[in-house]
Amino acid sequence: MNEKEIERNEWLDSFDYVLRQNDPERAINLIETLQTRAAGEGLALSRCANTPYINTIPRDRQPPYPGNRDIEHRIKSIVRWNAMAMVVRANREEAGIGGHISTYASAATLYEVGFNHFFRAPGEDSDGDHVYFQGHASPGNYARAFLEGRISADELKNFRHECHETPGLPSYPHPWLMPDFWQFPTVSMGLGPIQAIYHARFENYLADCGLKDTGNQKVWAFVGDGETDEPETLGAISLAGREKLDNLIFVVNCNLQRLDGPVRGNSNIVQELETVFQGAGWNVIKVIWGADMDPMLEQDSDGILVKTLGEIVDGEYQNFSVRGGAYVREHLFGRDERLLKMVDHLSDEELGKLRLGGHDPEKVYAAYHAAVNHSGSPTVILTRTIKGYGLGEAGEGRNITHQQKKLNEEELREFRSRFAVPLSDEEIADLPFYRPDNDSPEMNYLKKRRDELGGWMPVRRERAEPLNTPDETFYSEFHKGSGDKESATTMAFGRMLSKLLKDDTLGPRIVPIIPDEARTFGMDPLFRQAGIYSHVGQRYEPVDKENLLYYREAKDGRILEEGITEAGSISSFIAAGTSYANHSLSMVPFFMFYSMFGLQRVGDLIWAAGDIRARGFLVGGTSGRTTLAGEGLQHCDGNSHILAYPHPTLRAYDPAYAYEIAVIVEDGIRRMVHEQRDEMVYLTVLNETYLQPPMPDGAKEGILKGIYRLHGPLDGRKKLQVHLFGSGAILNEAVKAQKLLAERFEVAADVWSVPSYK
Ligand SMILES: Cc1ncc(C[n+]2csc(CCOP(=O)(O)OP(=O)(O)O)c2C)c(N)n1
Ligand SMILES: [Mg+2]
Repeated sequence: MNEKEIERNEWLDSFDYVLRQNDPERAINLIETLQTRAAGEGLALSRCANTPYINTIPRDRQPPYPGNRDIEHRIKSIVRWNAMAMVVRANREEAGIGGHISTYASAATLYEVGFNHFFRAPGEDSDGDHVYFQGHASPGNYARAFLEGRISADELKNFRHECHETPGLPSYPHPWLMPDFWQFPTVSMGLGPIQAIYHARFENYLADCGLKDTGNQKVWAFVGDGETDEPETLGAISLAGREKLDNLIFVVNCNLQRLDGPVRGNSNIVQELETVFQGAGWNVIKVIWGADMDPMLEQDSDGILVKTLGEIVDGEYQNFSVRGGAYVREHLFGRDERLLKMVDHLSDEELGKLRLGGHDPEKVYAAYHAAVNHSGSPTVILTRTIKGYGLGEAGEGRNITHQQKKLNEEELREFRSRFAVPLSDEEIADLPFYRPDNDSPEMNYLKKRRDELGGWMPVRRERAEPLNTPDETFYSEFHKGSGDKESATTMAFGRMLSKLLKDDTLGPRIVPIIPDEARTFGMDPLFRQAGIYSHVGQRYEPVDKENLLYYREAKDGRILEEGITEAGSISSFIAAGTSYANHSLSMVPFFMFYSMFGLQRVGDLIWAAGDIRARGFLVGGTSGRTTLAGEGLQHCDGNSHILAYPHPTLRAYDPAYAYEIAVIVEDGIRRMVHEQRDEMVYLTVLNETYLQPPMPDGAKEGILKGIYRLHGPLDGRKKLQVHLFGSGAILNEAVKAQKLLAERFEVAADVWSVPSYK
């Protein structure tokens, strides 16, 4: 040994000694102390946040597997078969009907371990866990629900044929089409993950505001590795880290492929995501290798295997999944004599079947177990799988895999044999769905596991009690008009919100959500009145403490001041707006934003809000092309209502007067929380000040329907007569035009206010 080696060994011996005292904290502390010292001396330490390309949880720290592996494997194989049969049948009957086989094939173990051991269903006194399933893996959910007896064979047969005589199943999770089943319409990629984050935060909000004990509930989000390209997927992960959302678990299925090809052919998606999540303060658990790799890793005393595994790019890993054992021997282990020796005892066939972590239930269980027991930060599980696992030549790990929907008889036979599905060669030609007898060990096991976890999942239910809402007198101050004082509808709306927050019944259910625009909308008085929600309260004295309207953060603060993120704010809106279904509690979110940055900027999330049956108010501020034009295009909203009109569950209003707003808000709240209709209201408010007129008699019905006569003609005897329509910012101009037409052009005009052309 040379001097350097002796020195290194001495250090390692000391470190091992500390570790052997069974005190990992001390060992960690030593390393951190050394790092601090080195940094103080100006040494350029590596800032890499990566750990080696191996499992985070080594074999000797895996908990024992609590289930019956054998029966679970049989159940999973049957679910795999039925999921595949459903899609292949549908495409046999009608080419081009579509559907997905390969995503569920790669995720089956990830789901089944969850169903058998982790996902808790809603029960009498709990609303259970909330699981955001990957939308296009839905065939797996349907196939499992078929075994559970919740979905019939006829429904499976009519997959993607909602209009057949026996209505079939929708392609993707959809709470309108399957209102007792799907909770989260996840298929627009990226929107599931961001909603899951804000949902997890909303659970803390409910608890901190004293509305509900959510302590025990978890939010799980299953995410594709390709899906992490969407800005929404990763865009809010720092919020989850900052808020220490340990009720949140992401499972990223790293099958290394998206639709067209590899996610990161030239680099490594697991390692990339590890640094990103680590940097955002998440607990990262990598589940890369299955048990087959453990013996090799345990022999790897000089680290050559770990080093080699870390150098291979994903495009090459994809080859290892496809090209068989001889290729793996040559191109992976063949890189070094020492590696070759490690796999001497394995045949090519065995080497070709080295299982990845995401297909190994024990490894997946260990990760989930660690995640649900972790506290202090959210957890992300990055797990390697093979896309199209089990499809063999028909498309396992290939670039065409995502689109694969057809298998020939030979391929079906192989699939059947590989997963030992008890169907004969003759039977499989017709692609039957298979369900074991009700009293079979498989069915008993399946039921027992789910009974212990509270019942079937996914399941959507609506248990919120209807609430009484304030009557007309509550709003009468707005019906009266502003007398000789000019004011803007934004001010009236702010006043209404403030009043609603103080209402005994409804007040605690109002959730104001603002992306850094409260002052612009003159809503800063709400800071003091309602407080800005912060799980940790206010750990500093605000600079403006001596002001009446200081920036007040509080643990029971009611305002979600989200910062500059419309995507985050609408995700909070969705969490609050679906609380009636997910948390048995009606809430009324009011999301206030610049109208230019709403339907246009986060339109797809607003579609998701409709699809998920959210309730609440979207309030577009400073709308209308005539106001604040000097500030540029961000206030030149001439189109948001056009974007709002196609949304089926969004009632859109462009009111001009305070009383119109009062009527719309009163009616909207009643419909949402008393009549329990799953609808939203889009409302624009203006910041131009003018005299707010009193409400004309009998106008209420017209306001809600969208049109009423504001002023009759000034002089009905004129020969030429026109009707002037106006809404929002233009309405007062129509009133002026009426006079002008009468005085200068001999035209008798009446004026109609049209708060909604919809
Ligand atoms: C916003 C959006 N863009 C495109 C698609 C179409 N699409 C469906 S699945 C898919 C590939 C998904 O890849 P990945 O996230 O890796 O999931 P995997 O199927 O591999 O598990 C694409 C592009 C979509 N559903 N949503
Ligand atoms: Mg993928």
